[in-house]
Parts: sequence; C-alpha cells; structure tokens
Amino acid sequence: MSEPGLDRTAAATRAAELRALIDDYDHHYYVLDDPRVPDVEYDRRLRELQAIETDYPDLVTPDSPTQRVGGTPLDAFEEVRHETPMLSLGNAFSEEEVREFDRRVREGLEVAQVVYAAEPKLDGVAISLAYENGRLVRAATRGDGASGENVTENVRTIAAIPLRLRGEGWPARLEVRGEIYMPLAGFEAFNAAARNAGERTLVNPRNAAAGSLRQLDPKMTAARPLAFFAYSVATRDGVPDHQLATLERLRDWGFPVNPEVTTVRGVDGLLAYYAAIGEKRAGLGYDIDGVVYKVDAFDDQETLGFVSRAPRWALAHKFPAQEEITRLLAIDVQVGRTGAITPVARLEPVFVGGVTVTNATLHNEDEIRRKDARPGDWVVVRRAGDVIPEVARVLVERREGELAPFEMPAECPVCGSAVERDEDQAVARCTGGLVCPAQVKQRIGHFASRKALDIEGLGDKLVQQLVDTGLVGTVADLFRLDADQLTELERMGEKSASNLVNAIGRSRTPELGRLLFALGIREVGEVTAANLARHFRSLEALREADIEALEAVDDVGPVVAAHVRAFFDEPHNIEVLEALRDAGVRYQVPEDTSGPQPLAGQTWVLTGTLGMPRIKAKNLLQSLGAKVSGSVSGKTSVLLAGENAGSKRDKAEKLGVEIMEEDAFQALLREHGLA
Ligand code: D41
Repeated sequence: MSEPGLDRTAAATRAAELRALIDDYDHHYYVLDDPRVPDVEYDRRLRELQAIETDYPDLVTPDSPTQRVGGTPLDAFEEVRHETPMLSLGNAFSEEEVREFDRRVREGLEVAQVVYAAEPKLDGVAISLAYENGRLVRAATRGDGASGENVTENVRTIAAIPLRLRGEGWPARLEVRGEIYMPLAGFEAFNAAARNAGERTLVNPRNAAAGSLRQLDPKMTAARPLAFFAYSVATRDGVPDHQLATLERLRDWGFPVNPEVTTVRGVDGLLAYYAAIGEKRAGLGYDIDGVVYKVDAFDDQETLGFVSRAPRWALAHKFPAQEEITRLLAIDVQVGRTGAITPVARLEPVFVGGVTVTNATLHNEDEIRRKDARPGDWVVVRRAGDVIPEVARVLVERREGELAPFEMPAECPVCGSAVERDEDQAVARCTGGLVCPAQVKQRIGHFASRKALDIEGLGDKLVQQLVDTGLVGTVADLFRLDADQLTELERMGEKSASNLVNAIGRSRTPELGRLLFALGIREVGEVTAANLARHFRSLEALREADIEALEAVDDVGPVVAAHVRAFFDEPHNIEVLEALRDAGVRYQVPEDTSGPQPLAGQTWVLTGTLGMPRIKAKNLLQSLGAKVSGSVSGKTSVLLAGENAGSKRDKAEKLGVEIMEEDAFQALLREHGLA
C-alpha cells in the first residue's frame, strides 16, 4: 500500500523514484547478469508503485514497469514495413566455406587481414525494436525481411527489453535488432508447470519463442520466460563505427548483449572462435545453432555491400546437424505443387534436435539408389536447424535378411498420369499438371498462403474439400464462391462461410509482386516475383517479355527466364489469368520507392586500378541502375577505366565503346549525391 496521506506531488516524486529503482533492478538482472536484490524486495517495490498508480491513475506513464502487460488482446497483427530491410545471413557448414568467405572479404577490401566481430548464433526469433526519444515505440518481427508483424504489446512484456533507454548520448531515433529466445531453464520450468497443471507443453525453445510472440493476447506472452540479445542497429546515426563498439554502446543504453561477443583476426581467429564456442555450447543455458562472423568496421561493411538480401560482410557458421538412428518403415511418394515427385521416408518416431521426426525426405530416385535405402533398413536421420529432416545415410551393415529395393512408380499415385523423368534431371514429375488433384490443391493452397494472396482461413483442409467437392478447380474459382455454397461443406457454419467470402474479397487487389508469386511459376520465389513486378510494372509487359528482357531483371538467369516464358506460353495459364480478371481481381503497382535510376538499361565494365575498391564501385553503379558485367562486348555501354587499364581498354576502343576515366566517374557520383 502507498503511505497514507501521500499527496499528489509526493506521490509523483515517489513513483519516479520507484520506476528508476525497478529499472535498475531489471538492468542488473538482465543486462549485467548480477542481481542486486532478492525477489521479495523487487516485488515489494513493484507493488508499492502499483498502489500509487492505483491511487493516482493519471500518474501512470506508458514506460512504467507496471505497464509491461497493459495491452488488450488483438484480432490480428498489423503489418510493418522495415525502413531498413532486415537482411538474411549466408551459411557455411565447413571450414572450406569459411576460408572462401574470408578470401572474398579480403579481396573486396584489398587488405591482407580482416578484423571480425564474432558472436554465438541464437536459435530464436529475429526482432527489430524502434526507439524514439529513448522510448520503445514499436517492435516488429523480421517477416520476409521487407515487412513483418507489429508485436509491440507482446515485446513490452519481456522484462529484458528496455522500455526506455538508459545512460546518455543515444540518438533521437534508434532501431535495434536482435534475437528473442527462451532460456533452457525457463523452458524446462514452464513445461514442468504445464505438465503439473495438465496443460500443453512447449515443443522446443525455438518454437516456444516464436509461438509466444505470435500470441494475440499479451498476457499469454507475459507468462512465457523470454529473453533477448541485441546484435545490430538498423542505421549508423549516433553509434560508434564498429560492430563490437556498437554492441558495447547498446549495453550501456540498457540492452542485453551476449557476453561471448568479441573480435578476432583473420580466418584462424574465426575458426578458433567457432571451436571455443562449440566447447562451451552445452553450458550456455540457451540453444545456439552456430556462430556469426561480421566484418567489424562499418565502413568496410558498406564497401562490401550485399547480394540479394545477404550482406557480403557477414556469415553464419553452423554447427553440424544433429543426427539419430531409427528404422525406415516405408517409402512413399509425394506430389508437389509443380508435379515433382519426392520420395518420403516413413520412420519409426525418433527425437532429433528437439523434435519428434516421423517423416524425412529422400530427395529423389538417384539418392535412394546411391544410399541403397530399402524399407526395413536402419537409417541415420539428420535435422539441421529449420530445414526438413533428411535420411543422411543407411546402415547397410545392420540389414537383416533380404529387403526389396525401392521402385519409383510409373504412374502418379494421386491421379494416375504418367510419371516422366528427363535424362538430365534428377526429379521425376507427374505429367497431370491441370488434372492432378494433388497439384491443383497445392497450387490453390500456395495461392492463398501468407506470402502470396494471404487469404485468411483458407487452410489445407478447406482447400482439399473445395477441390474434392468440385467447387474449385482453378484459383479463379475462389473468387466466385458464395456463402451458400460454402455452408454445404462439412464443419462450415454460416459465420465461417461469410468470414471466408470476406477474406477472399479482401484479397482481390493484391500487389503485382504477390500475385506473381501466388501464380506459382517455377523457380519464382517472393524476391524474384517482387523484382519482376518492380521491373515490368504490369502483367501485360511481363507477358510480352522475351528471354533477353527477362534476364535483365535482378536475380533472373536463363533458367528462371525460361520458366517465366514457358508459363506465359501455356494457353491454360492465360485462361486462368483472364478468369481472374473477369472475377474482379485487380493487381496494384506500388510507387517506385528506389532512388533515381539514371543508369538503368546501361551495362558497365570496370578495368584497371580505381581510387576505391572495385566492389564498391560496382555497388555504386548498381545503385544507380546499371548492370555491371565482367567483359567488354558490343552490348557494353561504358568502360570505366582506372590506372593501368589493359586489354579491356583496347577492346573497348576497337568496338567504339564509351570509355570513362576516374575523374569523370567521381563527377558522376557527386552529381548523384554518392560522393
Ligand atoms: O544470433 C543470431 N541469430 C543472429 C542473427 C546474430 N547474432 N546476428 C545476426 N546478424 C544479422 C545481420 C548481419 C544481417 C545484421 C543475425 C541476423 N542478421 C539474422 N537473423 C535472422 C536473419 C538474419
């Protein structure tokens, strides 16, 4: 209880004191790992503050420690665009790949040895935390890197994350990135309590962290023992110019930073760090799946830039996957969205890397032959992080008696169409594209999925019913469904039916990129789809594009270009596109937000020694829209010639290609604000 007779002014002063004290206790506990007071004392202070705030509700501040669980349950999470995209990380599984990474970095920076920051790689959920004037204003999941979900109310309940920044010198706007995870002790304790209460237990710490953040009711998240480590900042304002120094600064500002972060020199330093953390792994108290290396100097990071969405200056070096032995019960085949037939191993259930595995991929027919996998064999199952479990090898020496080898079926097990396999291709395919219910269902499921048209409530079970009852044969049929037809389906009430009709209605105006991804063109993932949309800006223009025009798009090579062309050359696909249009589907083309692209359509070639690392010049040119190629040809627009330019210059002169010297290049950069 608050002291009786505490007047408003005294209450305000005391509340401020208590908030500072409790923040301090949290900081000592979570950041310094050095608890200052026993739990009873902490609780006493928190209750005293709560009592004052009950007496004087207008004194409550949003960043008061009593307000961590203030939010009301949501209906859905709002989408947040990341102003600075959340990049992804390249992976290495071997020493060789790490050496290759270091070699590329040294070449890019033109130095003999590189200083790296190294840190453990947590197996949790990546998050971005925005602070304005020192206060936490937004927390968003990584999502696809370009946009994620607003999970602010849930994140506020995590005591390790500061609601306001400590210390001084922080910029007015700060965006901190890091990993939310569940410590093993908390995971065990939560499950022990759940078992006692006869409630559901959490499967593993990673799923537990992800699932906890996805709760619509912040009270559910608050009950989960989550923690956080910061690993980067979105922008360089107000922070030191090196990775390790920045993390130390973040620690001063109140963020937990992994105590294992350090700097190392050269590839030998990287490998020694990997070995040292591997030794410590079991005693860390949280799951990690490897370590992360980052070039320490931010200027060097900028010089190196990134490819697709992965920085050239960072690498995740993964620990070997976890393996277990179990029995192969049977080999079934599954038909994928594009007809690919994948053999699947049915296994005696086995616990690998934190989950129970009953199915694993056998990839393709050749793999099965190579491994000589036969139903009845003992096999090694491997699971690496998030990837699909696979049968790594067969313990042929443990085989007892005769076992029959696997035969790939000649007909699709779902539709009976012929199974075809090209000479030079590992994958067998069902040829029943438009008639095979397995392919039809998966195409529709993909069309409705989150990263495609995001039709809420249209899950696999429902798609199955819609196709089996004949209500839906192509994706266009979805837009003609009415609530009366839907209520005829099993387990479909009037309310769900009208919800689904509404959800379908809301997806009638997708962004072009999402629509292209939703169509399920082979090898066209969400990034490629977005690139195609940005480049062509209309379905008609894309439909007309020839191979050469397609290959001019970022990330599109000959294979993807051929798949896109083949898709639009297939009359049935055009019919579906027309049916979508007739059903009222209208795609949107977002504003072009990339900077001016004055060099769009030009191909540049670099030669000789420039006043900056070549990779930097390449990044700058690409940011202005140019393509950068390795050799001079008739298609070259400009040859950028540094000192001691040799044969490329001769060739350019012969072909009459424009040659630009370094001074003119610098002037061009200045003109566009890049130097
Ligand atoms: O511990 C991690 N899981 C971790 C993830 C880490 N320590 N550092 C990371 N650094 C980055 C960059 C280099 C892009 C800033 C990351 C991740 N990214 C990351 N997490 C999920 C996707 C990428």
